[in-house]
Amino acid sequence: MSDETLSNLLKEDRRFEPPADLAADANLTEEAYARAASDREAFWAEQAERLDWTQTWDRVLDWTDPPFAKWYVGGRLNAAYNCVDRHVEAGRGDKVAIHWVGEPVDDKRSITYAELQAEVSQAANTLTELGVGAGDRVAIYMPMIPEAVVTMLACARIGAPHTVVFGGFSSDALASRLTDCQAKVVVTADGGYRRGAPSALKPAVDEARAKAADRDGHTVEKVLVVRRTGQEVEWDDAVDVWWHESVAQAPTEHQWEAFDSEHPLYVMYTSGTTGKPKGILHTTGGYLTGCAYTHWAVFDLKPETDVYWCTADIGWVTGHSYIVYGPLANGATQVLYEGTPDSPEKGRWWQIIEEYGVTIFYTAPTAIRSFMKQGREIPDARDLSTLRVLGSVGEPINPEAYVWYREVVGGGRTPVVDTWWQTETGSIMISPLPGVTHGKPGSAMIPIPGISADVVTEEGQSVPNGSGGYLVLTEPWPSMLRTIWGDDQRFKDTYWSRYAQQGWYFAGDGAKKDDDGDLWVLGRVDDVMNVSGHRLSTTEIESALVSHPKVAEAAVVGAQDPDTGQAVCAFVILRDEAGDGGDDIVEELRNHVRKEIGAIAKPRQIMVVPELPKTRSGKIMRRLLRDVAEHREVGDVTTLADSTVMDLISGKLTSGK
Ligand code: 6R9
Repeated sequence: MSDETLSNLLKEDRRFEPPADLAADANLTEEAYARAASDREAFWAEQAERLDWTQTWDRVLDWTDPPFAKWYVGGRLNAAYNCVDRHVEAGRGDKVAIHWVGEPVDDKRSITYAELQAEVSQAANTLTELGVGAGDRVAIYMPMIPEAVVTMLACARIGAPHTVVFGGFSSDALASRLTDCQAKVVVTADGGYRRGAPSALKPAVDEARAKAADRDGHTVEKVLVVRRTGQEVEWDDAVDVWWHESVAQAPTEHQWEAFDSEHPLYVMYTSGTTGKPKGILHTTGGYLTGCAYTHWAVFDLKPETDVYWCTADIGWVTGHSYIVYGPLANGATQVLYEGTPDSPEKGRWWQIIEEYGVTIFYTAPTAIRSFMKQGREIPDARDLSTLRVLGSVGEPINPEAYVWYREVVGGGRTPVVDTWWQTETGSIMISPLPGVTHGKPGSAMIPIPGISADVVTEEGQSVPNGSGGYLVLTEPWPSMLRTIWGDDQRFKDTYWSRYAQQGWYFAGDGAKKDDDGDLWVLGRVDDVMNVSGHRLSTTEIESALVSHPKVAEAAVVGAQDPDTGQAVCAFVILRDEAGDGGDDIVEELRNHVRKEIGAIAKPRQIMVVPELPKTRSGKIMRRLLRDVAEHREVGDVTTLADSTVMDLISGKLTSGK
């Protein structure tokens, strides 16, 4: 973000008080901040009591071997029991857990907690039958259908960590995740619906399985397949198993067992600063406590009356924490939608809110900006008056989008909670509380009770109000990542080495404190981009480009984009033998990236250039490329090994070749 944008942002002075009725009946009130600060462990013990444990912990936190934390030491519980069975046992079996809405209109299904219990039990029985035991990894590559949630919970029920791979990722991306966590079974579907048309998933699983076997000798033993679209699929009887012939026929009773609080719950891969994605490990007791507490506190959830909807895909952490684990642990009723916001019509989301009387809505700034562009007539055509709390996540929300969200979607009544957190933090860290905090468009405000954060200089000094620096979390928290799967060293290096002396967690984000001490998260300070709220690594896309036979070298930057926050811009040098690459080279390379990583990584723009700007030590100066991509005057070039390179690049671009 440029300094100018930043100072404009900080001039934002609109303020919105919490609605009186919400404040009067708020789940969490002002006193919680002081209470949590005076005895953090007592506060977190109180939050863990939201869950049912078969054995209580002996110790809230063991931080004797930092950065390896243990929370609720000695405690035992089952995450799926907490998300499903206990609500049935408490007499709420007939309550709807999930209003599932398929993309094809009228393809919908409401599932009660009792039905969910039966289905999760069936899936747990089938997974066991397929040879999955506690500790085995199960990969999930599915569209947004109830079976995806059922599978995650079935894994949790039998203690098999799941790793959900976003259905939009390529077979290559899937293969590398399968081998990294050595997945024994993959659960998938024949396909899913995307913008009115069935898209295939099973072929990518077949390819990924073959690639995993070729490259790493890793064998995926079984593939469990949901029939969603009915499209033709290749079938291997030795490996493939239909869901409707196994799970749907399995017994609806399953005896769960309790696992240690630190038993691995799941691995979620996320982009890092190198090409290799990091498998973020979350464990059971602390993670579930963090999700349940924050979902209750930040959205002011009233499980008896609220209808909650989070539009994330379960392939991202937001779907894990705020579709599956948080809302279900809290016994909420929620909407789960399969498709895209504009299918079959632009107002589909608003129609769904109206139809189900959604009261709490959680989405991403990139979606809000695209609705702003379409105009307010579309949401205005629907009755959205049931909404009472709106949430935002994934990237900084610009004040205009915040105000539009509040006014147009929320009818000017609803607080907007801008929630900052990460795959690694597991649950929300910084956010307003809707009944306590006044809204300030663009600011995530302050850490929620129980969480300690600061903005610090390179040297670790807390910055004064009005200044910027690096965002750190200064105390451990229950839903923190425990390590990077199979790579403790990378875990330490990435998050804990920069402020090793202080023992702080380095988030990789820049932030600023305003004059009131409220926080404004500005975005990544490393080589990670944020495109439509999705994290992408520049290095990963660069490696994909360089894997194309015509490309000699590539540099990728995230350039500001009015719709997607950032957009992928690539600069490539072609190999000599490729000549000028031909007219279609740019399209060919964009498609190549899509094939290697997935459609979200497809560059908005690729510029073929004769050279890349490098320092004397050979580091690509992405800062300068960002200047070009964002049409700015190119900045200081004095550290370049060859200062004429930028002229070459700029000249090439203006000549249009
Ligand atoms: C939950 C999620 C994490 C990165 C994070 C930051 C950005 C997320 C934000 C935000 C500003 C917010 N981010 N929420 N930036 N304001 N409210 O998105 O996890 O996919 O791991 O991304 O997203 O840069 O570091 P993840």
